[in-house]
Amino acid sequence: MNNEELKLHAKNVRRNIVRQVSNAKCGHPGGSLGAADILTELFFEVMDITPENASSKDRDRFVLSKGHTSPLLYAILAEKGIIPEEELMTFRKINSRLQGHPNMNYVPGVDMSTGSLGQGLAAADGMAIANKLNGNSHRVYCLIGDGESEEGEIWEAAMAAAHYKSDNLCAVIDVNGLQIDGTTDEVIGPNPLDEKFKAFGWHVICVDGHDFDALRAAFEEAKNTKGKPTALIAKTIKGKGVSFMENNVAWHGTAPNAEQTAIALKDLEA
Ligand SMILES: Cc1ncc(C[n+]2csc(CCOP(=O)(O)OP(=O)(O)O)c2C)c(N)n1
Repeated sequence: MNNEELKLHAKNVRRNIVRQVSNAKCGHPGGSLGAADILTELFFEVMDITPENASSKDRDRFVLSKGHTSPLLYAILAEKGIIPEEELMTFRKINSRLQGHPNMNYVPGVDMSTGSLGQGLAAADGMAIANKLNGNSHRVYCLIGDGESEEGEIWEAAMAAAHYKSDNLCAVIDVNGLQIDGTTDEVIGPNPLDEKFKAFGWHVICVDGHDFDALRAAFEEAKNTKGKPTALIAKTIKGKGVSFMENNVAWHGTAPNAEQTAIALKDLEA
């Protein structure tokens, strides 16, 4: 797929993130918009997930450890044709499958229920170990927030993945520098994340999380790395694509009103 096609998918995904959060009048737009290019690259070029195999374990797996960014995952699943696009307007409604945090028991393509930060990498570790034990050559991907990396369980899981030489596991750390109510450095500074993952025995690649060529090359390098898991330290802009949301922590978990939604959708069309 060429970069223009990927950009078009990412644009649709971002518009559907804004539409879901706006319609629900709640949700997390900032960290969803920021990681949209990473997930577009993963789901449209790297992983072998399709509408036909979405409910199967016999494919590459993805764990959205930063589960509050469910509007991103749902928009990606709709863009892939795995869930109907119209269903996005049920996001966060009573009886909808598309709850505020993703539920693996209801939504095809959701491989782990997440939302309590810190847990996803441990689950991804387990999937990677199980794949090896079962002779399943599929890979496991996990998206972690840099704020989330302040959770201790992330580091237990990082230690375990290196111990088990899980080279079928690739974690992406979405480094937007912002948390729920301030910068990551103000809350509990997690940096330097590259040095920390290296010290925990991981292969580390630093990458621009909005550059499809760089992301493609990084995922390829991860695939070819043997004997250890790979961490992509991906620099991103929280709120990317919407002028008034970019790098603004106020849009971590706030829904735009009708007027703001119109501006956001116009920004994303440009
Ligand atoms: C265990 C736990 N503690 C606190 C929260 C509340 N919370 C939701 S999102 C968030 C900040 C996450 O920051 P980051 O991982 O950097 O996400 P991003 O900026 O990419 O949205 C917090 C503290 C939670 N969901 N789970």
